[in-house]
Amino acid sequence: MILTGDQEFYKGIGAIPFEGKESDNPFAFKYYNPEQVVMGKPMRDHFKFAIAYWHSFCGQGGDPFGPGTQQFPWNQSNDPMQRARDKADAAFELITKLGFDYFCFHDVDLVDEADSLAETEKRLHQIADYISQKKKASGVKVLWGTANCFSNPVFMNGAATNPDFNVVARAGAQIKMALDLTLSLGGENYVFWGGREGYMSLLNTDMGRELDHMAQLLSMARDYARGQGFTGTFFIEPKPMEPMKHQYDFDAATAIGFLKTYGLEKDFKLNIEVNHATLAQHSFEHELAVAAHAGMLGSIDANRGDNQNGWDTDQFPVNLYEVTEAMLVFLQAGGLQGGGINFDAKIRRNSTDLEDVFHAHIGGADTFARALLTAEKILTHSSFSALRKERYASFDTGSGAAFEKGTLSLEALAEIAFNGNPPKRISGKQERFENIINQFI
Ligand code: XLS
Ligand code: NI
Ligand code: NI
Repeated sequence: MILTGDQEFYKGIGAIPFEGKESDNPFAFKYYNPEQVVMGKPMRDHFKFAIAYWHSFCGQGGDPFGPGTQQFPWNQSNDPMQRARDKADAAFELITKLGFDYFCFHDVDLVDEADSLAETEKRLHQIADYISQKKKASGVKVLWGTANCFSNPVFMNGAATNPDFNVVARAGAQIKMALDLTLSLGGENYVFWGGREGYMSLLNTDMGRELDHMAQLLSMARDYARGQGFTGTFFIEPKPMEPMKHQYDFDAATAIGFLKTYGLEKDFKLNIEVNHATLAQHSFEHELAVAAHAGMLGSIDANRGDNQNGWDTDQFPVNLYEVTEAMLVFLQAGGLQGGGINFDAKIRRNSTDLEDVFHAHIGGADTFARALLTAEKILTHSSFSALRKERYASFDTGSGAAFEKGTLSLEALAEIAFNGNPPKRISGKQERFENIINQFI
């Protein structure tokens, strides 16, 4: 069901149907068929596609060289509350026309911050009431909420890791409000992206103390939210740099180590972002595999980077080969724990028609859907799984199995090498694996 406000913003565009790959209707899905069952689950439930409030309705395309280029019709009123309601109308119109079930937000995406915390909190309550009604009317849900503790200049030295306790308190207040907001909107998860939790220079930074502080605030946030009845999952979103030179949640492995060091691993999982993975010199599928191995593959932010540029360009996914490799990890891990696929992506600065955001999301959803279908076929109709299993067959029986079980001593292990024949040369067969992906795309 399409939900518009008093005015329709995306005029001339209706509900986006699934029409299949033969369709040349630019306003139709070619591969994303929400009800189609893939490995026992409808695509809709595999993905839980979510729209990022900040990119689609707030960001106007400003960059370091010039101001925004978008002229959003929901951004016209002089009254911040009216602007916020218009923005919510646009958001629910886009989400329901795309037929998605979820959105994600930062506190300050929903309504502009006021001069005082008290006034901001009042505004947040008001807009939450308005959005709650729209949620009820449409069935749209919140995948996750978060606090923007990085844009306001007060956070220039960090939020939870700020060397000034007063700023840490300010961050705590904002996180408390964002948790309240997420709870009141029935949010299924809550995200911490450590935007300025890191350093610009180690010379002026006590890293150990800052890490302790970050863990302290995360623990307090967890305890508060659990006390308020929040049963969802907390996610850490790793990113190696930008805006800081170095960010503490550098990559999946670093974040997992941090969570385990501070005893947070039961309540927290990871939100893996494609572009953050590549910024850390990893592939998307690497980060997914690391998270999955730790039982912490929680959610995905589906924005790719640019192969020639080194920053977080937040582009919509289009790379089938890359996403297919990711979907192989995804399916083998049994999907996401609590989260979904959030399009943390923005249209380019010179994409200035209101309809462009439809093309972007249609393309992104189709890329994931086509990759999921390809990965399903690879797992069920190719030699992929058998070939992988075969590589490790020497651990399935005899001494190999004893090694895995931990019943072999180092002396016994050495004896096997001394008494046996030298190891054979066994090909890794990478090219054959690579060809399987191409064959099934
Ligand atoms: C920035 C992050 C951010 C988080 C939410 O690079 O991706 O958008 O997802 O704060
Ligand atoms: Ni993100
Ligand atoms: Ni990002």
